[in-house]
Amino acid sequence: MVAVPILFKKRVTVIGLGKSGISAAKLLYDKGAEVTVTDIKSEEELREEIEKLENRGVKLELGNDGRIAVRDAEMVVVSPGVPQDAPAIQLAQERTLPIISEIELFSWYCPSPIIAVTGTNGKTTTVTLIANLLKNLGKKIEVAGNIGIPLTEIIGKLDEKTIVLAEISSFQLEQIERFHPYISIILNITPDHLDRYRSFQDYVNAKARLFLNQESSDWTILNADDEKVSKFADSTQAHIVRFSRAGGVLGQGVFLNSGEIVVRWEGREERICSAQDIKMRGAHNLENCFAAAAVGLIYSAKTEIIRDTISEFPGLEHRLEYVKTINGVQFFNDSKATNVSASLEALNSFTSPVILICGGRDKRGDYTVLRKALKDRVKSVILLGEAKRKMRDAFQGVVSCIEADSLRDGVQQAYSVAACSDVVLLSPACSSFDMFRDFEERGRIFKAEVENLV
Ligand code: UMA
Repeated sequence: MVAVPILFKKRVTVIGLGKSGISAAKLLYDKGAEVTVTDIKSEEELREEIEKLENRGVKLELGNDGRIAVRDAEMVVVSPGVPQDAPAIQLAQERTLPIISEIELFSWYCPSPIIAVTGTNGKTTTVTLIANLLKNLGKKIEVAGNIGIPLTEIIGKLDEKTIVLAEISSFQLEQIERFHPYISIILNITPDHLDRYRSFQDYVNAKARLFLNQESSDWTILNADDEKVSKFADSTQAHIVRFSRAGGVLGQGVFLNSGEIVVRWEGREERICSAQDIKMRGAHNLENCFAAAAVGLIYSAKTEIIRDTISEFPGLEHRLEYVKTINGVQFFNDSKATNVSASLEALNSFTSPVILICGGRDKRGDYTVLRKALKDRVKSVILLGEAKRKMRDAFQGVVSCIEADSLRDGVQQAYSVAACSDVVLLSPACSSFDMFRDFEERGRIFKAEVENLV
């Protein structure tokens, strides 16, 4: 095992005082480092975050681009939301300092095996499904990562018997050196975060770092139907387990055979259940179930446990969440659909005519990808937020578009054009930050506005 770098008396600068930065700074301080935290926001704006440092003797360098705090540093820990071209990172690179992400710092002190899940969409659902499965197997688990709890925050709860379930984003993978999952899962890769990456390939390359340190005793679970993901089979050292909706898989794995979910493991094939037994809507959720089932195979779970776990799961809030039916109009909240492919999956999971509410902050998404699904399934589109004009142009000639001033206005307009047995779907294909704090606030407001209709 490679020795953990000594942090005692080391001058470490943490860039970004959000959740990751707070947690990383505390861990670094507790390990004896001389910690400076820098953030572009001012002390005034960061009052709550500063309190969460719990009076640790951390130096603050706030309200500037971070270069001051990097000038004298010996190492830098970067928060996921800070892009590589940020001036502070650029300076750290010029000074050839070690630059690591918060998940890399975590991995230095983590005694537990890690199951790491990444993908453009479905990460949280899959992590939650696996958590349920492992709990049903009687395992001790901790869930953290991009899901909202920094990995460094759970360090104190871990031992060799605990399994860490880590939801991992491409941002977090950019600066890893040793982060080493026992099982890595890549669900899918479609264009996203193109406001951060120079190209789609850069984003794919960031995701591929998940299995950078995996060895032949580890496992990599791949979606065989996703062209980019299935190619990763050539670059991982770990055992591969594949899953597929399209039919059989090469080697061991989970697949769909005439509507039945089947596993192939150690030379045997066994039926788990029918795809129709899965409560969650949408083909993408079937894939999330396959990935969880694959983890079950690695942990020698009995078929019944896999079946009960995946079939009983009702799905998560803000992900194709059924809200209510009013006069025959069904309302669904898919606020978590913050990219084009997620909204496409959502549209494809309905057979009834849809009134789509979409828009928000554009992430350089290609909305023309939605044109076919809009033509086939959507009666009207209600446009919201900064992406309105770009979306209107992309949908021209395919579907009627109505602009809304607010989510309330959008919900009211959608209801007014909907007929009995139509679906009103909030599936924005954009991030929420132009009008809301996050996708959760957007989803909650949507649901409240639906309630207000009656
Ligand atoms: N900041 C700077 N300089 C910059 C950019 C940001 O100082 O150039 C500062 C901001 O002013 C802010 C702080 O950095 O004060 C925020 O850091 P952050 O954006 O990394 O946010 P955290 O609170 O640390 O949350 C991060 C993840 N955020 C992002 O990746 C953007 C959270 O994922 C994650 O839950 C959390 O760590 C714990 O692991 C959120 C997310 O949106 C949910 N993720 C993206 C997604 O899912 O699409 C990847």
